[in-house]
Amino acid sequence: MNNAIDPAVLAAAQEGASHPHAMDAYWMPFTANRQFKKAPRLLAKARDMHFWTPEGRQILDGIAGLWCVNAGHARPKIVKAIAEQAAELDYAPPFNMAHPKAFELAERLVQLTPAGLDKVFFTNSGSESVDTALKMAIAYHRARGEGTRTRLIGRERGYHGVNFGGISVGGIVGNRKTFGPALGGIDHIRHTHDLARNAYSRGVPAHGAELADDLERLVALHDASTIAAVIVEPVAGSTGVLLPPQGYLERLRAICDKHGILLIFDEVITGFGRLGAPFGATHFGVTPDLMTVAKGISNGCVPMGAVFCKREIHDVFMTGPEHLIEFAHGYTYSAHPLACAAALGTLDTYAEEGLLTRAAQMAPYFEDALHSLKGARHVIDVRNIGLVGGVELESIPGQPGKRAFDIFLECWARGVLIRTTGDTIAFSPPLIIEKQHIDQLVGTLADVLKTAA
Ligand code: PXG
Repeated sequence: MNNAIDPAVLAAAQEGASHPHAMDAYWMPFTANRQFKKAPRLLAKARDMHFWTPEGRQILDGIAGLWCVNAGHARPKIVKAIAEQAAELDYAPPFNMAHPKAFELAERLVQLTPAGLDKVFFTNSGSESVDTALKMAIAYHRARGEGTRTRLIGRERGYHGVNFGGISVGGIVGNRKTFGPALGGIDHIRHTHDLARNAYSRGVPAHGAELADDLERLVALHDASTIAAVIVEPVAGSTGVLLPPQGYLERLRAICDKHGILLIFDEVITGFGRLGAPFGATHFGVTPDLMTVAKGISNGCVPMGAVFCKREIHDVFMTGPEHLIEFAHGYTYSAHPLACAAALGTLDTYAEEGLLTRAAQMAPYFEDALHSLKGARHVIDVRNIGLVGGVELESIPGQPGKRAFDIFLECWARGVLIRTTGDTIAFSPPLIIEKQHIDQLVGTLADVLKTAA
């Protein structure tokens, strides 16, 4: 492992850190800006399982960047693919034009998806994938003559990105309350989090499949003829690692089928090996009608997202005069050449190293390590599946999120990057993780918990 930091990078970053004005212009996303700028946490370099700060301090990446760097950082095939592509074809317009790698990537991707999901539409992020899928669902029903089906159903505590479609079907109040009414014609089924019955489950919890029946309540209220689609994360990540109760996804699938409602799985986190199978749909054996991905599709190296859909859905659009655009949707950077190259390098790396199933091999060790935190101070639940872990803490009364955030800062000081959401600590490491890294991740958290306020 090469620990050396380029002196120019180091000097530039240190200069930035020591000049308060140099940090003035950048309005940081989903960040406590004022707090950050008083004590910045900068990353200057990354390789495999680690980041390095500008000072050269090594940080173990416990969350694969932001749940995206599934193959680990700066992997050679991906780096090479991006560099070569930038020199060869930097950009190609995706409307009315294309480049060969877009087709190559699409063919490769649909080899990995569950049978039937064999069409793919490219975007640049999870948020764009979600909005694309929601539009596809509504347009699909209209194209087959059921234009009354426009209502979209999400789930409480769901996270589907930050665009207006995504926050409308999303169920995290902090992401919704400040932005007005957003989309109309939305409703939500109940979330499945149930500490009383399911705390400290290993893998999927036993209780709660009946919560899928909440969709029947909404069908009774709105009528199926008004409902286009239901969107859920197979495993909810951002909201605090919530696993589907045993049998829940199957039941949701059955209710959707009964009423002609499309089922959308938002696999932005669960896609590309996170659970130990290529997709959550593969892992749970439940096939949605539409599936959104991002993050791991390109190993986080170049922004990319995608929506997979069933052939029947796609084919409904392919009618009418052939010179007309069938789906009035797309982005300037859909199927960007650099993103396609990065994704192809990523798929090669996943295949060569067996990474799309590696989480299944590491899961038992990871599970045991996480559950050793049962009984640690403040811990009220431990949840795990594949290489995702959640450790829920009791909140400090009147200060939700503070305890976990302080623990995040202390782990950072000790060289470990974790993620917090509310008072849940999330782990989602690169899929190349080894046992000693798991020991360090969980061991550091265990030590920090001993003295945490
Ligand atoms: N859907 C799901 C299920 C996600 O997890 C998005 C959509 C949006 O993706 P983009 O690429 O637009 O950010 C996400 C993103 C966290 C965290 O800390 C999670 C996400 C993003 C940032 C942080 O849990 N998920």
